[in-house]
Amino acid sequence: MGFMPFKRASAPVGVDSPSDTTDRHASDTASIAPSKWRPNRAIIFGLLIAILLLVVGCSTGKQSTWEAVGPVAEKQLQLFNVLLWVMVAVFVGVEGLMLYAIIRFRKKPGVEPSRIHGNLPLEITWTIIPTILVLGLGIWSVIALFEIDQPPSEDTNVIEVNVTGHQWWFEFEYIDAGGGKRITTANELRIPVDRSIKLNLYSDDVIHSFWVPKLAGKLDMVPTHRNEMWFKADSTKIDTLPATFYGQCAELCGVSHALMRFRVKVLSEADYDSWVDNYGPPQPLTEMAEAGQNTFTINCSLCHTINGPDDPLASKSKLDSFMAGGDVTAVPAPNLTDLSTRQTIGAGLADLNSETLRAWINNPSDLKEVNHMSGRAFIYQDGDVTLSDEEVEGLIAYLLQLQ
Ligand code: HEC
Ligand SMILES: [Cu+2]
Repeated sequence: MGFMPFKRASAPVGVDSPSDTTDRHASDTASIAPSKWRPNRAIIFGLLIAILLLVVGCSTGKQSTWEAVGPVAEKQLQLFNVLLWVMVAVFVGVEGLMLYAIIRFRKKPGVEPSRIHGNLPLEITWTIIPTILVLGLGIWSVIALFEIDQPPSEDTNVIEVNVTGHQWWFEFEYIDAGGGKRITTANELRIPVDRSIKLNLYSDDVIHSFWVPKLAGKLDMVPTHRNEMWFKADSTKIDTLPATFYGQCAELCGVSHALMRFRVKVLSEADYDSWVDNYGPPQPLTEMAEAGQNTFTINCSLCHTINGPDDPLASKSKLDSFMAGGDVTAVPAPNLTDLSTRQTIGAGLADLNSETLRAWINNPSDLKEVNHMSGRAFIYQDGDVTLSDEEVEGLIAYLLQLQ
């Protein structure tokens, strides 16, 4: 009774409503009268067109999963396409048969339906087909999972990078970027084209997720646990080098989660090598930059490294003081050694140039309302920056010489 509140609304509780006793055939005919269906059909048709347009609109873009530029993303796209179309075929087949049965054998006045008990060939068919489908797709998916898990074993020239998620930026540490050189950088991962890149994913605080849609599917970055993935940018799929691929954190990780972006910059082997060679303290500095260097040492070096890869012990102590909280403390911060070679600041939020740097130093919150620089650096204790314009200009000159 309780299942039909609308029918019963006007009838007193416990009294059967008249609809239960009316002639069922009469009410059936009324409900399939064509005039009642037209507006619904128009709405559904309109919605379908709208969804179609929306989906078509998604097909190109900086973070489109429909455009795969490497073996890992390709495999994932292939899995998706095959699964999708097999499921569409199953859906259309099953729903089609069902609709056929519903319409063809619907109740008609005066017709008594025949009673059927079992049909062996039919039952065998609809057991075997799904079994083959599920097993086939299942085994193929598991094989694909192994393929996209590690770089192919015959690949001997793999670059290994530790990637750490921080609130709200990404840290990239090359264990050996080339010639045994260790490199730490942030928010922009530079890779040579056609080389396999193995990524070890970590997090220093909460769970983040690493995702560059055109290169590989997303994978969580979990504190105290290492997740591994790999990708390769395929030169045959890229028109011009250097090419930039856009990524972002794909796991809600706090207030500025949506502002936690990164880029993968694919370079020719020669450009990559020269970036690796040039990575290090800038020499020589202009006079203005020299003044900026002093300002930096006093105000910024508590958190930022500028003269090479981060020292693991120093990073550990920054992380400890981040975890301990408090107002004026060191916290993990992007390594700025190669800052001027990057395209953006603020984890992919703004192009890197003297204006955006000025705005960032004067008040990081203008660009990223919640961030751990304006939250913890002592130069922002009274809201505004306590540096003079001259000091800020020196800093900018210095930062733009960091390579
Ligand atoms: C208390 C630690 C701390 C201090 C001190 C500090 N920063 Fe930062 N800085 C951070 C953190 C954390 C970020 C990352 C913010 C984000 O993107 O969410 C950052 C980001 C930056 C960035 C952007 C880097 C990028 O790749 O996106 C620049 C540039 C920068 N800081 C410059 C400075 C300068 C110049 C000073 C000194 C005037 C300074 N910082 C002082 C913690 C600090
Ligand atoms: Cu995140």
